[in-house]
Amino acid sequence: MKYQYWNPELETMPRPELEALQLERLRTAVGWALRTPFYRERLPGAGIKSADDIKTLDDIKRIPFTTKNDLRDAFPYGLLGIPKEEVVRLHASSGTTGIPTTIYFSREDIKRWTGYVARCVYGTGCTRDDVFQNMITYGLFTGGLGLHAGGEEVGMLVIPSGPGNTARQFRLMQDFGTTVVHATPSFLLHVESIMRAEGVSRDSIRLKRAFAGAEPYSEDTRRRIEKLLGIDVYNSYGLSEMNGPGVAFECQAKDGMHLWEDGYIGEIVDPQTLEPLPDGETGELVLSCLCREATPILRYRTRDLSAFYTEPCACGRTHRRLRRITGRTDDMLIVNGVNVFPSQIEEAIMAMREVGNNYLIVIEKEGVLDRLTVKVEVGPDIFMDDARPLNALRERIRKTIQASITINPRVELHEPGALPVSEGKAQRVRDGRPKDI
Ligand code: DLL
Repeated sequence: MKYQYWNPELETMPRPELEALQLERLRTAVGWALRTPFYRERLPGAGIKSADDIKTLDDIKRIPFTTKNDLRDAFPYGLLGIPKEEVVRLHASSGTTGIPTTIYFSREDIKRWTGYVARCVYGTGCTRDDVFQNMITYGLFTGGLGLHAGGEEVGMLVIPSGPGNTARQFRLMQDFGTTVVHATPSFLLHVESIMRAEGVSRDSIRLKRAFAGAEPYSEDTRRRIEKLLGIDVYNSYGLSEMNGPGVAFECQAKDGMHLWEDGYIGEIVDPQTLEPLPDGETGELVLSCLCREATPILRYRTRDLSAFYTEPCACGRTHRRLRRITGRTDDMLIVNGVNVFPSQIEEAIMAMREVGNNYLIVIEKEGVLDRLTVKVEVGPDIFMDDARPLNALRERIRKTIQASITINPRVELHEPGALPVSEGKAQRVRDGRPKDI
């Protein structure tokens, strides 16, 4: 296969040069950080009073970690490092607690971010001949504007459709010959169901690729979307604290996501001890942003669980690849004392052909015990009024989940389309247990 690079020199830069560039940019980023009230208070205590105190890349370990709570405490301007007149945009996420975290961008920051997104998009094989329908949320969420700008940079025709209104989405695809879409994987699964329900024929659309991210999904879910829609699906990882999408992305080899190491420094640490882990071992991803002056963030604890690949990629890029994110340290559920990651359940069921495109995990209290119920939509060719095969299927799903998580779940089967679908990130877990005080 012939791989295409947006910026060949940077993408295939030999590691020693790449690391020298990282050191130079880390020093610049530390200088930016020292202009913010937050880091001006935090870095000197760690012996970092100026960029000159960073002499080697290893010195990054002297920088204290930054957490989501730090960002909340610094709201609204504690992490702003440039004069307000030079800020041209902000993005924000409200998270589950409702307290916002805000990221500011200068004009140069937007340009740099757009460059990384363009690199991702081009690396999947897109060119100016493509028509790109951006079906993800616009607004304060970074997914919409981030991919929009990167798509334009590559020269694609960008249709800012946003999510929802699936009937209109198909019309746009048909009218303009959309070849690429961007959405959450859960929304892509939903698109396929609607397509079937509305009788939109595959031949009437020219789709060949999708970028899917913003939430965890399994390899089986990727394959399912690829098969159902007859397209290539590329995993896209990012977070608003590191600009948004464009942090790590799959290339045409589709085997792990290249972290753009000239723009971000990635470390994998043990989430308990915070000690660094060697490449290949799974732990919490910690990221430093080297490409944003307005809100510099260093050693951010993402809570995302991943690992670096140890072998080089077939595409020839030298930037290390991250394994598919399997979940977050904070989305681990404890059910009757047993640790369960929602991704384990997804992996177990999405490999089953009879399972449809949506599921929901519900946890409730029953007396002193926790009760785990997995509600699963069945595939379109399963008859809901034929009790015997349904019972057998339910039992098979139950056993498969139990084998994976060791807990015996209750399994409910639902008709296709019966479970709620979100236009943005899917809400896969409903934990109805009273919260401990
Ligand atoms: O979700 C940015 C984004 C937009 C990424 C569009 C990809 C596509 P936040 O709302 O700040 O930003 O959420 C970031 O989402 O820490 C992960 O937990 C999760 N996440 C993002 N991409 C992936 C992925 C955007 N490909 C949080 N796989 C991150 C698994 C993902 N989880």
